[in-house]
Amino acid sequence: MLNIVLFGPPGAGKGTQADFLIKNYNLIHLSTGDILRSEIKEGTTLGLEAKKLMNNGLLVPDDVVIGMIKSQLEKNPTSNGFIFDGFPRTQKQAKELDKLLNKKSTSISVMLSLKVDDQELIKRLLKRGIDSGRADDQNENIITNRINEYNIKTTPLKDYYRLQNKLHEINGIGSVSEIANKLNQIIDNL
Ligand code: B4P
Repeated sequence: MLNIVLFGPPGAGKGTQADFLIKNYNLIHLSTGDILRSEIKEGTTLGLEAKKLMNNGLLVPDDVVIGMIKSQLEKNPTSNGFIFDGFPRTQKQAKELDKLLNKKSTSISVMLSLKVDDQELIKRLLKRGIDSGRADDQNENIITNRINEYNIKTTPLKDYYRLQNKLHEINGIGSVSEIANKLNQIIDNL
């Protein structure tokens, strides 16, 4: 199985690149952000709770997102592999993901980490806020909170995967297809 952690700050291009990777490698795309947004749209209890946190740029509790990933893994027992997009975002999430994959006799193959500076991230997200109306992309203070949450709680995960020789860092500035080519090369050389 090919199991990819697609990593990077908010606006780095994770969702954008995941679209290419799922097609090229026939993988199941698991985006915790997308799942949470669909819960919000459906007005579920989970969605109502998540909405308050997401609209302030804060992470949703670990147990909530771990539960979501667990049920998605159970729903797809025969997949070629998974792209984890926006998950894990904390040490606890990373450790629980390892346990869940271990139960399926598999593991993370690679972490692809997209590197983009804060100024470019803010520019991209504000633009998406205008184009899509996404609530957490509308306001620079919320975007800054998301970047801060990433720097404090999520960045340490690079060391978690570096220690396992699974981390690959990629410059996330450039055309979408240039970046997609770089990701494909890394995966093809695994
Ligand atoms: P996510 O949905 O994961 O959103 P994101 O970090 O903003 O990244 P996304 O993948 O959507 O954007 P992309 O970089 O592709 O998270 C949203 C919130 O959900 C979090 O803040 C948190 O509250 C919650 N959450 C999600 N997962 C969680 C977890 N595991 N634990 C706790 N809480 C969780 O693209 C951004 C923009 O850049 C797009 O408009 C795109 O067109 C543009 N772009 C992409 N590539 C580009 C390029 N090369 N050049 C120019 N523009 C580019």
